[in-house]
Amino acid sequence: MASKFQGIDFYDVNGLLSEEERAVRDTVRAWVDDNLIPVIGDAYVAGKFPKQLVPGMADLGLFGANLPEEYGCAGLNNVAYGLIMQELERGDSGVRSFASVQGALVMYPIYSFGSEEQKKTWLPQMAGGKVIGCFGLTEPDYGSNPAGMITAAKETKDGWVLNGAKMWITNGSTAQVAVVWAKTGKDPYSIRGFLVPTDTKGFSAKDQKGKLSLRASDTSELVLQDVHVSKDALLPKSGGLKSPLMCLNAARYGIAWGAVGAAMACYDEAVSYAKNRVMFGKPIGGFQLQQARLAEMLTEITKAQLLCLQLGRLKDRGEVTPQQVSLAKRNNVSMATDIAREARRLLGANGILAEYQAMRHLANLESVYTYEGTHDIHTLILGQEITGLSAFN
Ligand code: TGC
Ligand code: FAD
Repeated sequence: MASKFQGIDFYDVNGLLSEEERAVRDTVRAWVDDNLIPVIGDAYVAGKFPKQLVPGMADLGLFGANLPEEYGCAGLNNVAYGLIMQELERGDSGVRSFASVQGALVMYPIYSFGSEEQKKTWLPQMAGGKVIGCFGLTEPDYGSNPAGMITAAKETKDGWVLNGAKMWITNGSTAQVAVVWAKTGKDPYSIRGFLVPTDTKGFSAKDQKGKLSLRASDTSELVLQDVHVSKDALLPKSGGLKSPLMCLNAARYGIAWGAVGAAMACYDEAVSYAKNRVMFGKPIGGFQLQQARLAEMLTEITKAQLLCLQLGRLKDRGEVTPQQVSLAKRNNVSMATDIAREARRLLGANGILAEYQAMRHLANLESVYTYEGTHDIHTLILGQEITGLSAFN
């Protein structure tokens, strides 16, 4: 069924897409309209991830969609993958987060750092949504600075013993497998990735309560107390902080696209409201102040769309740099947050209701602004790229 959403495409970005990319976007767009948008308001208010959506997402091949078909994945290019993230986040950042973590933060490291056996064991099941994963990098005292992590992995005769705690872990309580980053020595070069089945003795996950943002997503604290895993839990090709940071590049790329989707949803809602809400005898869209809001939104969305497309083309050519990804994540999430705020304001009192989308997107985007490298951290990454000088510490 065709989507009710007409899309926002002021510069004919559509014309720059291949037929396959357009088909992927349109399929996910219609699925989001029919399946996600009708349930998300209630799920958000209830503070529950709408897990009934997982089989449908798997059937469409949305998990790890840019990984190869030989492992049960869709084998799409990175632009098509980005368009999937855009459409999912047009629905809700929490649902895009679910797909990002599954694909970019769990399937990607298994694909990049795993043995052939690990890839064959885990990837098809994860692509099919039969196994859910989570990614444990952040710790209570080490958020922006993961190099300082204290979670430790000690080698034993037959495997490894892990001890430590991870904080703010998306899908933490629902996952069957956790990618846990731990130090095998003292310095950041000793960081390795481990595939830890979440039913292993000593592993526990507790949901973070009281979230006012990303409510339709599970976020948990992981505790690892003398967790014994076998030798084949180690991702053999992982080594150093560089490995988890490579995963972050993959996820940040998807977030840059996803934020455009959230902004498009807010703009679409604001335009429709502006045309229909009558005050002082005419639609509020006829007042210059509201037109200025809408003009600003359209301009920023158009710029972000072009940014994403070129970023995707660079990634497909294997030429993208982490700093280019940082620029897009930083710009697009900030842009989307501003648009969600302005859309909410344009909607007046209705703008605070879950029945409309703007407030939910705004609240969600505050998390997106913070995770995967805060806005500030991406500023410093760009500052370092420009000057050659690190301002992190
Ligand atoms: P630094 O010394 O700069 O780098 C260590 C090594 O890594 C290399 N590197 C990268 N490699 C690939 N991609 C990147 N983006 C990279 N950045 C650095 C670097 O070349 C070096 O390599 P080598 O060979 O010399 O070892 O590391 P640092 O400790 O100074 O840290 C740099 C900093 C602050 C930028 C980094 O720590 C950082 O990005 N911090 C932010 C942490 C973060 O983003 N956490 C996200 C956690 S996961 C999450 O939020 C999931 S939300 C999911 C959802 O629901 O969608
Ligand atoms: P801090 O690092 O304590 O930062 C606090 C403030 O200080 C920020 O404003 C920051 O920008 C600023 N700051 C920090 N360092 C500097 C500096 N050098 N210069 C100037 N300012 C600085 N992590 C995972 O590993 N896996 C997940 O699945 C995951 N999911 C998440 C889901 C949600 C909903 C949220 C909110 C977070 C999630 N995270 C996850 C954690 C996320 O990556 C961290 O919250 C983020 O990296 C920031 O760390 P922090 O919260 O400890 O903030």
